[in-house]
Amino acid sequence: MFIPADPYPYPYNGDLRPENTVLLIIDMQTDFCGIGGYVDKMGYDLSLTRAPIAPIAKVLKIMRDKGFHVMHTREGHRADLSDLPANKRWRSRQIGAGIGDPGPCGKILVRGEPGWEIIPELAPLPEETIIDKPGKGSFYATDLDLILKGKGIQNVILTGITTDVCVHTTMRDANDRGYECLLLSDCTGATDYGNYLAALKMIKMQGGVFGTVADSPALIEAIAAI
Ligand code: C5J
Repeated sequence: MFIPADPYPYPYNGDLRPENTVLLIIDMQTDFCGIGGYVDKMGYDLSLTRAPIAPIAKVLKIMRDKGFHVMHTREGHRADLSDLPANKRWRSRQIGAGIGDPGPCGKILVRGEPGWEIIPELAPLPEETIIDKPGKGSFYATDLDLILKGKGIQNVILTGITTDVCVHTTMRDANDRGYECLLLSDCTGATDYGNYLAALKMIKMQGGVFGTVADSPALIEAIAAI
């Protein structure tokens, strides 16, 4: 089975099955798309990072119903901030949203705080894997690769925020590791619309240097037959 995508139909080998494919939902946390969270405190337009919520919810329901793997990630740091690089803290304080500092949603990007939670609309089910990561990429300092390999997953369908930061870092790393990647364009958003468009364009260079791009209606139509 193939999903129509740009620049090539997904996956490259046509081997798309619930058993070998994961829907990866990246960082759909209040800190990135909720009022009073990290992105809001930095002054960015929340409508851009909230735009993917409804399309992701639709894809999530269908992929759960069809028996695909579903995994979620959360960016956040330990309460003692021992895994927060000093330059990341400095940079975030410069822009008025110091990671680890108190805010309207608790300590910014700290594990266990209200702002760090995944938004209720996309809440994980108890049996779904959650990857807690201290950085942008979902593989760095996590067991994601071990888990994907253990489950025999070859295809990674990426959604979430932000397109140009955590989603792109994860997609690039997954591609280097040999996973076949698809980004759903309406299921992701960035803090800047130009960066969103550029991030999509980068994926499509060199015949799909990091994978390929489709929208959620294309995916939903293709997997309806499963
Ligand atoms: C950022 C993310 N932007 N989830 N994190 O710091 O993209």
